[in-house]
Amino acid sequence: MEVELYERVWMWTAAALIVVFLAAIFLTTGLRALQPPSHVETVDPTALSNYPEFANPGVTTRADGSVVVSVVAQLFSFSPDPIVVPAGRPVTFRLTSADVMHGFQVVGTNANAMVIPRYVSQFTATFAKPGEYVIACDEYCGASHHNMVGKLIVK
Ligand SMILES: [Cu+2]
Repeated sequence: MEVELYERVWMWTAAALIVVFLAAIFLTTGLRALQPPSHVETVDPTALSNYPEFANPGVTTRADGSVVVSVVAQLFSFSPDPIVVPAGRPVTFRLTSADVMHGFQVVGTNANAMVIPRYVSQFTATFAKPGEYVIACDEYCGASHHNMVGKLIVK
């Protein structure tokens, strides 16, 4: 079977593109270990009191000095509020929702995650500058969504 030169060129170009795209996927997910924020850790949103960290959400300091904040978002507030964390140290946020989907955005920083019922969203951020930051829900969650704000105090 005879294949035209242009057809061969396009076939090899398409094959090369597929290889490039697959390589990009494997490099970004495998080597750099990027994962969705949920890292597929689940909780039962109707029974958060069964999970110690979400039954009493708050700030804890680990032995190595890093800080973990567990947060429960629900219509129309964040708990705890305010959240007080140290400046210049990594702070790991572990977030879940007791009802519908919310957002957790520390305004003016890169700290931002979706808070999805049934899942634990986790990210780590370091706040270099002490001060008070607004935490805003940036996923529309209901009639009083615009009032869903919290406070992060970095000392
Ligand atoms: Cu909201």
